[in-house]
Amino acid sequence: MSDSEPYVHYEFWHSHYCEKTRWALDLKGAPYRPKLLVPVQHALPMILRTGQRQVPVLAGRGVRIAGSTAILEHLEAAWPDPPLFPRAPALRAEVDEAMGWFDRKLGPGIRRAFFYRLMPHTALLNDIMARPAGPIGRAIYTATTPLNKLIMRKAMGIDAAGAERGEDITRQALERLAALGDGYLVGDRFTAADLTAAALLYPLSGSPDAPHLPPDRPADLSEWLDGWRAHPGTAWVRRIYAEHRRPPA
Ligand SMILES: N[C@@H](CCC(=O)N[C@@H](CS)C(=O)NCC(=O)O)C(=O)O
Repeated sequence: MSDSEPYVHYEFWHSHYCEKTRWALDLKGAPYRPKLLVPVQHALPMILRTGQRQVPVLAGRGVRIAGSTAILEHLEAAWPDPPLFPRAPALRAEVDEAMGWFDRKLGPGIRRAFFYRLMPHTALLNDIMARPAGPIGRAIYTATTPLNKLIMRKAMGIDAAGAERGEDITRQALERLAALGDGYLVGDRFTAADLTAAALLYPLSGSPDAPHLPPDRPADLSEWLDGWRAHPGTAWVRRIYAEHRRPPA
């Protein structure tokens, strides 16, 4: 392995878990090549390559790691600066606890809430999901829309009740962050917990430093997003982005 050998980062461009690992890669200055995949069409190649279906996956430089937190832990060991995890065991335990809550509760919750609002708008949904595909992949994705939607609904638990629970969890997360004011989740510096919270909330934040959802949006979706953007918790997310999100090298 040469020092300049880039990792390959298997990702969906729009995925909030992939934004989390891209952010850590960019912050650490680790060399990587994004490999953009199209949801649903990604499943078989991913299973063949990694034995599981989900992204993000980080491969190369002697590793193949699935799961955003495992990827952050690997990057911390391989690229210690700037640190994302505190050395002091008590603070580290607090970071692990906070990350675990955002990963396991907020991540799936906000996704259910967002996709429930997005899925009725088929053209926009297809535009977001099939963005990395060439003309043939795009045509296949469009032709298989009903099947894609069915798979998404099943895989993510997207229905009215799931969306409502997702909104409740999202509100809880934003209230926790709003209460921090200018502070951080753990101690008095930026850690993996803040990175995780901000990345998982990026779709609601409207941060100019986060991935851009298409600007042409149906009125009901815009109104829904604007409602979240007025919440002081999303102001915390925008500040964390502005102060800590380094662009790719
Ligand atoms: N716990 C995982 C969650 C990853 C995850 O949910 N990935 C989604 C995209 S946001 C995915 O790959 N979905 C496609 C599938 O399940 O086939 C992590 O932290 O990386």
